Amino acid sequence: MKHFEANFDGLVGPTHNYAGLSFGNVASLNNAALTSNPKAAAKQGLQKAKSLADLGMVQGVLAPQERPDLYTLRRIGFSGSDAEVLQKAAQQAPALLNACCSASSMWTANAATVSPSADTRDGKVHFTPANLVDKLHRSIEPVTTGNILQATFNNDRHFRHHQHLPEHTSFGDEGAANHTRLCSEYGHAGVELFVYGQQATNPSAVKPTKYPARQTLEASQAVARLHQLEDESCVFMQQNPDVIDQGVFHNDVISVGNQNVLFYHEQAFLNTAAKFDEIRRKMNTEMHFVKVSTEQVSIDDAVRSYLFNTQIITLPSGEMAIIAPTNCQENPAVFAYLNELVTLGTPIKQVRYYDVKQSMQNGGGPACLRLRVAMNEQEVEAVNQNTLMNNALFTRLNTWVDKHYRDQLTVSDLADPQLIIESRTALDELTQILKLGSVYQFQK
Ligand code: SUG
Repeated sequence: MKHFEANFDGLVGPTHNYAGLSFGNVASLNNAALTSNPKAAAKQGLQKAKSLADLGMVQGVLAPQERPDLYTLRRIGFSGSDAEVLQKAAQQAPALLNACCSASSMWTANAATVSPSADTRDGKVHFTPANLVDKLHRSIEPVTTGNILQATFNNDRHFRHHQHLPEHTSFGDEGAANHTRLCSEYGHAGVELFVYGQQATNPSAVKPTKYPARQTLEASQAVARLHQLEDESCVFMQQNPDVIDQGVFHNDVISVGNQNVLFYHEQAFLNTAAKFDEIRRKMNTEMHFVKVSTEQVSIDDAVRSYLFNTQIITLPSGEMAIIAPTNCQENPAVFAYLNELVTLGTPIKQVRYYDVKQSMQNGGGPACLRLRVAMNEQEVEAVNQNTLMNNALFTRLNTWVDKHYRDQLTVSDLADPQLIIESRTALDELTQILKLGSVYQFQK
């Protein structure tokens, strides 16, 4: 049977904006209050997704969330008509309104952690939506994320959906951004590498001092239990707190894996040598640890360019390619490094650059925009086929974006009552295009 690693990219929602909501995410803070272009953002994302489909990859899309989130605004006491709720929130608590308007669900690397059937005891693909408790604007995503995942992977025989972890900082969970699956072939049992930022139940354990460590060891362990993974196929590794304090807010900003390749910065982890030995022992195949030194690329350049927020994909030819943001081309040290990398004799043979600047300005690179789901042929067939990228869906979604999205949005536009009408109209039509059923509260 054939096996694939599919990428499910988050569609950028109609309220994509720059509100500086993510403390610890340097791009988000630096670009706060910039004017965004939701239409361009959505089209950049679609173009990347379509390009991967054209390369022969299995590529899907995940629907965005409904924003502004009027349900949360009502839950915290703003009342009246939709327009009144928005207006009162804008006047009395603008920061809370901004949090309820973010299009952050586009970064589907944070939608969930996924374990393929080859790794799980019951032979199903397991999904646990991330609770994202560290950031208010993201903590309102998991319930709808769960609805969207269930409508996309809607077959009980093959897919198992869990509830998100308890909503407490002890279980801070950021999903696949802190999880990498290593394997020889996608269909063979692999090693799931969980990278955490801190231990919640051990206050004396080392952790960052300036910026938050969003992922806890306790959350990673809970996901491994839920997903029925064997101890022998899990490795729990701590992210270096010093790099979190330099803006590496997720592990996928400092390392990325694919099959038996782990591409990482030398400062990415704690206890690197011992943990790599554990990975080597638990893998039943040769590992390629591709290390980038500080001399080659500084942490600052890695954070600015998102060298490690690239996707490493295995092309149908068997060759590996890196999918990088154009920001990597614009950074001289990183561009020189990537040009050299493809000549080094590692499995990575090509680099392809895509412009995802609208997302990058909020700290979301190519890898943030996708959720990986390794599947066999039968499982791919069991996916909601209307969510899979092809020429027809690409054209349809571009037309849909052209019809409903604005080409300029500022934070002061977020209280515009027309925006909620535009957003709901767009999402209602999208659920018909993707045949998702009623995944949004306004449809229930
Ligand atoms: O959670 N940015 C996102 C970026 C997520 C990137 N994802 C991965 N690395 N996998 C975050 O910090 C910024 C929103 C704003 O400021 O308006 C934001 O949420």
